[in-house]
Amino acid sequence: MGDLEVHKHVQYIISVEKKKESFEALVMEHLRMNGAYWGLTTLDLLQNITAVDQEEVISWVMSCWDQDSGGFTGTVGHDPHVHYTLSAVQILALFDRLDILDKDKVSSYIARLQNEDGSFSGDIWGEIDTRFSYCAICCLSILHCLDKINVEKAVNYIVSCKNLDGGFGCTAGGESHAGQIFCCVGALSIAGALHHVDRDLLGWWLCERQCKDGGLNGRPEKLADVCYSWWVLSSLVMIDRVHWIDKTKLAMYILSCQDRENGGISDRPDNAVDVFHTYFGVAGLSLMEYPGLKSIDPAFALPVDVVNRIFFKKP
Ligand code: GRG
Ligand code: ZN
Repeated sequence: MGDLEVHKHVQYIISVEKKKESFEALVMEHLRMNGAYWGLTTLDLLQNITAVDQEEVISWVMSCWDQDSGGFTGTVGHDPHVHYTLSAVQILALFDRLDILDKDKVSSYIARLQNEDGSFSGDIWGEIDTRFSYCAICCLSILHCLDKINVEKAVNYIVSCKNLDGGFGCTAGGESHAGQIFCCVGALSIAGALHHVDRDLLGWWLCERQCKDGGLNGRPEKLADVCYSWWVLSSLVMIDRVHWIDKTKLAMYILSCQDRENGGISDRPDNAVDVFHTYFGVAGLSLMEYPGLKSIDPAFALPVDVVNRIFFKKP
């Protein structure tokens, strides 16, 4: 099967960052802040974050800060959103530069997105989704500002999105999906409210996601996809049921999705690679303690040493 092509993946991520005029870059432009987080976190997990110019990245991130609202945009001049705001804060955390943020303004932006029922909208246009509950809770926790929202109501809203199969959907009554399960379990974990999760029931649903080829899918009857190596596996780690899947087969599946010539990881073997799946493949291997990788925190989606610095740094 062969090993993880660390060097090739580092080169691939750097080359994507440089190819801003490509077609892919053009259609993904509004997602650049998220893409930067995926790429930079992957580089850090691969122990190669110094391959990028830190000052250049930080000044670009700060040029995406919208002073009026206090939130971050996907790229310069676009509209702010809670997901871009989380990615921007995560990037600054990677570089240990949270000090340059106006924490009060950023956290107030997020707090204003909480609705009466405890749910969160993604931006001023109002779409509600448990993804945004995760973004808000994760980001505020990194900023040590969870007291700006009603955490109890936020938790109750997430619990109202729990299904009879033990999983979670995007709103109350929404079908269970591994991506939403990560968001809900991650948010509950950060909020110290994991007792609302039935670990055996959810663990059963999650471990049933492993397909014959070793990969994981996001829902019953769907095809395996490398990104679920993160969404499913991180949830299993958080509820302490990761030993219920076959880790060796999953690692083999992820390694078989590498482009061994040009670097990068794809969603399934022989498909085209992208930064998103490269991140989730490497993050999945990191959760399985693959040698040579930094460990990733399953709830904050940041390297463990970065999370430790956020919460245990001496003043
Ligand atoms: C910091 C890691 C991190 C995340 C931020 C935005 C967000 C919070 C989480 C997104 C969670 C989510 C809903 C992920 C699922 C993405 C995905 C692959 C959706 C595809 O769904 P379908 O139905 O595909 O198109 P399937 O695989 O079901 O066929
Ligand atoms: Zn995918």
